[in-house]
Formats: sequence, C-alpha cells, structure tokens
Amino acid sequence: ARNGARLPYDNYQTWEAIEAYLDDVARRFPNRATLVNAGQSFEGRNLKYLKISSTNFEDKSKPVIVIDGGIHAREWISPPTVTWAIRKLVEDVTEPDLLDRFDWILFPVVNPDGYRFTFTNNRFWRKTRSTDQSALGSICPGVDGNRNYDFFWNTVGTSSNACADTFAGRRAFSEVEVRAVRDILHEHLPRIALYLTMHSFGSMILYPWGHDGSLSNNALGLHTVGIAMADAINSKALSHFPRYVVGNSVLVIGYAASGASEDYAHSIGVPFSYTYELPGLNSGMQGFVLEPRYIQQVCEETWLGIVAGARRAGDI
Ligand code: ING
Ligand code: ZN
Repeated sequence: ARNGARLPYDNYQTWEAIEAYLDDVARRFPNRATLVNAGQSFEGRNLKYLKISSTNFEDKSKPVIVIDGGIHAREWISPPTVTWAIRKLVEDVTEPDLLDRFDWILFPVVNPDGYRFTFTNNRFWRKTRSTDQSALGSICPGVDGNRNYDFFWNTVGTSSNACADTFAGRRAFSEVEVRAVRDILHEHLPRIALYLTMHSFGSMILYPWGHDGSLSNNALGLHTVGIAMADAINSKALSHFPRYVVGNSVLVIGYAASGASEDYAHSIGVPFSYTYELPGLNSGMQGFVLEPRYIQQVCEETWLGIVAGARRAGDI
C-alpha cells in the first residue's frame, strides 16, 4: 500500500505496513517530516517515529507535542489514532495553526514485537516480548511497558511475577522500547508542552498522579486542558461511543499503577501529560476488539481532542 498511497483506515494495519507508511511519509514530505530510528526492539524491529515541523525541528523554536501509541500490544485502536495525526499534520492539513505553533513527535507503535504477536499468536497480548527479564523469561516473556518507567517503579498496581500482565520488569527501564520514549522525553524536555499516550479502552482522559491518586501542582491546568480535549470530542454528535470522562487516573479508572509514562513525563517536568483510554464498545477483553468500521471515526474524534489539547495547552 506504499509509494504515495494513504494508509487505509478500514482495517487494522500490520506493523510492517505502518513502518512502510512512516518511511513513505518521510520520503514524500522531506521538508515537513523527518524519520528517526531510535534503535531496535527486543526482537530486532525498528523503533521508528516521525518528527514533524513546518520550519526546522532543530531550530528548537517551538513547543513540542509528543504522542505515542501501541505500547500495549492488544490495544489496536491506539496506533491508527497516531498515524491519523501524521496524516492531519502532513498529508491533509486542515489546522495549519498547529504546524505554525508546534513541532510534533509521533510514535505510532512503541512495542512492535508485542503488536506483531497479537496478529500471529495471541490477540490479547499486552506486554513486550523480552525473554531476559527473569528466570522465567522463556516461559513467560514480556514486561508491561506502562509499568516500566522510573517513577515509584514497581510499588503499586504492578507485579514482580514475570507471568503477570502487569510485570514491571527486572528493573526500571529494562525495556529498550520504553527507553526509546524516555529518551524522546529527555531530549526535548524543556520544549514539551503536551504528552499524550494512547491506550484503550474506556473513553477516558487520565492525568497524574496515577501511582497514588494525589493531585499535582498543575492539577488545575491538567484538568482544564483535559476538559477542553474531552469537550471537543464529546461535542461531535455522531459518536457511537460513551462520552469521555476526564480526571485523575486513579479516580477515573479506579486503580493506581506506578511506573506509567503519564506519571514519568509529568515527574520530569512535562506540564500536560495524559493517558487516553480510547473507546471500546464491548466489555471485558472484547473491549480491545473494536470493529474495523469504527477505526476512522475514532481517529477523527481523537484528532479533535488532540487539536483542542494542543491549542489549549499552548495558550497556558
Ligand atoms: N490503561 C492504563 C494502564 O496502564 C493507567 C491506565 C495509566 C493507569 C496510567 C494508571 C496510570 O493500566 C491501559 N489500558 O493500559
Ligand atoms: Zn494500555
């Protein structure tokens, strides 16, 4: 589907197709998009993301917005919302102010090994696929990437059992995929105005602190920008999905978890840091299985949230 073709949104895309799309966008729009390969996943897949700027990213003249997806393999609606943002910033620009005002980092599939595994072996795989994180590694591979960040690491809502879905790893930042996001955050830190990490499901916008439910010094700002994002999505009348709810992670999702990227980004100084729980229509594990006919709608609605969040965060 490459060489100038748009990425399809009528079905979920393989990791290979998404990687080819990133290559293709960078080749077709060299003045707008720069491909970065942050290294290789545990199984050797490239960790590729795009830096997008209407001027020169390296001028460091604008605030940066960072969006990642696909850290949890089974949450299939996450990567397309990030590739859709690429489309709206590069191929089909309808909000040019977002390019005038911000530089962007868009990383659609942080965990390519896990994502691949959900296509080939187990649709409900969540973690990475590393086998070197415990003595049980070959029997129970993988670490929960959203428990692997170094902020109250492995203290709550995590497991030290390698076979658990919320295994925090042998140590913080054990996972090369998580280190790739960490390095993006640190490299651009003083400029990062907004960090979004795309998960599913539940139609929620969550903000720190997720490890204990307390409020950060920027709680009022976090709530204000969160509400702006949710309102923008909720006001789109066609939604088939529940209305978005906004609030502190523990309060809204109902459990605490440490070592999540939302908390880590905020702890190092990113003022606006959120976890999106994108929509799902079913309950239980079937919530991760959103029918392909809804992909484009979710991407369009999520883009409205991103637009509103960027504008609002940029104004504060
Ligand atoms: N949800 C997030 C998780 O990692 C979360 C929710 C984020 C809780 C940050 C606490 C802090 O559990 C999904 N869907 O993975
Ligand atoms: Zn998740």
